[in-house]
Amino acid sequence: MVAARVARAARRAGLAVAGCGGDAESAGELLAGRARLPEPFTVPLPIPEVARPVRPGRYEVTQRVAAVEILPGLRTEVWGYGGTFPGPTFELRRGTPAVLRVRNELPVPTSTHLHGGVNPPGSDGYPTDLVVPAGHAAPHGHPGEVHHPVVKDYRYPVEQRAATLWYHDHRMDFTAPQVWRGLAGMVLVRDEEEDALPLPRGERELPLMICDRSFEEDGSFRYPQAHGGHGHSHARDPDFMEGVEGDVILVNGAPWPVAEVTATRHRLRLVNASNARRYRLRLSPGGRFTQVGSDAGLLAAPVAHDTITMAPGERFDVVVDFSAYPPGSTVTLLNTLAGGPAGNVMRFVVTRRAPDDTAVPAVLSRPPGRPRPVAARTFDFRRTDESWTINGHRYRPGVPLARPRLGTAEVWRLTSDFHHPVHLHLAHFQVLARNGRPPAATDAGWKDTVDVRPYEVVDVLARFDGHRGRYMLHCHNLEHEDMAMMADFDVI
Ligand SMILES: [Cu+2]
Repeated sequence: MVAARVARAARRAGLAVAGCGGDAESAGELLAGRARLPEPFTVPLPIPEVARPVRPGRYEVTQRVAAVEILPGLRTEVWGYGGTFPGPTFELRRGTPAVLRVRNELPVPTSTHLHGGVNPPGSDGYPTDLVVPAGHAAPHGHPGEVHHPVVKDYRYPVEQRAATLWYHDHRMDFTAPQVWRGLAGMVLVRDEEEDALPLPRGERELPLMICDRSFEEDGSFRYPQAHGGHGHSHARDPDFMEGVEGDVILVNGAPWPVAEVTATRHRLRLVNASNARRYRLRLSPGGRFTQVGSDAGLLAAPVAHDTITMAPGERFDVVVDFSAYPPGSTVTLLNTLAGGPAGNVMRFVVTRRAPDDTAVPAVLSRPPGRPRPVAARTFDFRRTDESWTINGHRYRPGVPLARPRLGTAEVWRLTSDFHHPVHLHLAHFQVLARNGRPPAATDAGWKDTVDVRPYEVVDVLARFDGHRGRYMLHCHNLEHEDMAMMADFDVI
């Protein structure tokens, strides 16, 4: 297993660079599965269906239970948007508002968050703004909880730049188990600035939603029962306080898939949709990722990476030039943060040479510049007793920790005791510094999620644009999020 050996070697190198021993890069606890697993790189890469509007600007999707084949020969019950996992991909255009009607036919309430979206607060997917299925009684009694019976219309102005976004469940206390069961999908915002670029498109643009899961022997998802495995329990399993990592890596819902590509440039829209797992992506037998976009849109100029470290919630929009490999060869996407099966992600088989009129121009876009900050605040992400807290507080819905003014920018200092991928709703930000030093190459551009590592001090410059109202910041390790590592901020 050359790939595994490379992965182990790279993992050791990565740990050495980090200057820490043991599992310093591991952000969760491994939950070993019990199912018989396929050989890696045997299942074809699926591409999620692109959602079609029921009429211009209007989409409808039903959250429902479905049985799908994820592991060959076994059936897995998923809770999916449209009954699929991932859900359909929504392709939206800047300047064309969209209404998404979500119908909930699941046995549990839901709240759908468009991650990276600049949307009004009533359509942001606040954790207690719930779509409640028919026949579901008994409110939980969280302060300010809102119940929409069966359907809710989410209104997306789509005034933001072209970007790789994703949508997922955000229900109070149960985000982690409900996303684990399948409630996630991708959104691609497009605009004229992107249209004008000669980037790969069509079949040469691949949305790749990466996440890890574990399976029971019968093919059903395995998840710690005490973490809300049935969607009804608030009890937590202290063994999984750090977060749940699966032992099967899925791309677009398929285990370690394989995709055929021509020996041309391809654009890969990478999303880390895992509950807790971080990845360090590397191409084997070598090769480079040319990053063209970050969480919130196109970069001003491309950035080349040998490896990309992705925390949960982050996106990387990259171009890989497969003409660098001989036709007939294979290119494996590795995760060098893990040994064993989780050290593989997927494989590309380079089929043949083909004409390629694409390019990655030296200038990609004109993103907004850095505004001058008007305030500075600190948010400390830390374990306090048996909870994950921000500034010492468990989440208190309706009690904002900050009240930034619309149209201003602030420097937010994020400090931590562990791996906490910090996500801001509404506000996009730039990373200014890590531990007082320049940010990582992978921190480039406007972002909405940042990988904050143990005992790091990360300074970000956040813009509060678009809408007034109640939003939130939280850890995007979904088990941490459910264990109260969230806070409100009000844009005033
Ligand atoms: Cu966290």
